[in-house]
Amino acid sequence: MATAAFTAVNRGVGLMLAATALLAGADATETPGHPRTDGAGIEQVWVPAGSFLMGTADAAALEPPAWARRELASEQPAREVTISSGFWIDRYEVTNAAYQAFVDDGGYDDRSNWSSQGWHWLVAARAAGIRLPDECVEPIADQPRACVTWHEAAAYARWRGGRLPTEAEWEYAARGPSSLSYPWGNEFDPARANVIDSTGATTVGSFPTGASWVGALDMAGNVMEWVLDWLDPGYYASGDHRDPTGPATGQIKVEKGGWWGAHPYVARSAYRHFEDPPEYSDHHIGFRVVTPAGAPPARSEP
Ligand SMILES: [Ca+2]
Repeated sequence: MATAAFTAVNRGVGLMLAATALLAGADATETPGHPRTDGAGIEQVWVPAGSFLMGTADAAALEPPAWARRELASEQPAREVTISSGFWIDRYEVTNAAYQAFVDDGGYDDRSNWSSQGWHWLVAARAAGIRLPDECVEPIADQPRACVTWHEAAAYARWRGGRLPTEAEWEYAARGPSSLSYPWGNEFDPARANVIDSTGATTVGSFPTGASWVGALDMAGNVMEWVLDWLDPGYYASGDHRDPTGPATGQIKVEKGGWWGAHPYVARSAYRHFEDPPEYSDHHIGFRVVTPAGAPPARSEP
């Protein structure tokens, strides 16, 4: 009896400890910016569920450069958007070293990492004599991977066990619940981002004072970033307010955050750059990955 009672008490304590550990883990994970390293060795930060004002409310106060003016209407109307589940986002843009690990692991040539449309693009491009993966600039290890199409970015994200962020997830990770204009505040500051007076990308994380509320870096500038969504310039007037994923189909993919050598206007987190189809790549467009909480999608999912 004594032994059984002891065992029962012990089990009870053990369950309590387990429950406490679970709670402590949950608490830590719910903290904005709580870090982890994923299975590929990439640092990510936690973005808790929440709401923010997506888009631009006071467009009249902005002074877009002529070449970006046509895109402003697509940021309107500003609307309250809810992200109903927390998620992990890469602290940094995907680097050349990280991308090379994907290639070296065979992930690039593994059909299961690609969408049907992406694999079709890859096969056709190689048949046309295009050498892929391409390196249109010197691939310095700790600089962001550029020269990457949306299809390639999506395949890399699948290999990582994640996906590209939706535009809403990306913008929320950059602006936070207070919907800042820039990751660090509402005024542009050239010391916090690689945006102006620049001739190229820098080592990721070179502007620590430009961190967003969750500690994500270079969300303004350095390379611009592919997001999951197709473009519909009128989407904000009609799209979902809860976990929006963009229109179901399209021709152009949205890019966020501006780039080195650009303009403070395009480094605003609400800015939507759109002109490029998913087969396009150049030297100032890169990406980062999100991993939903819970079970990540298996690499074999369609
Ligand atoms: Ca960036």
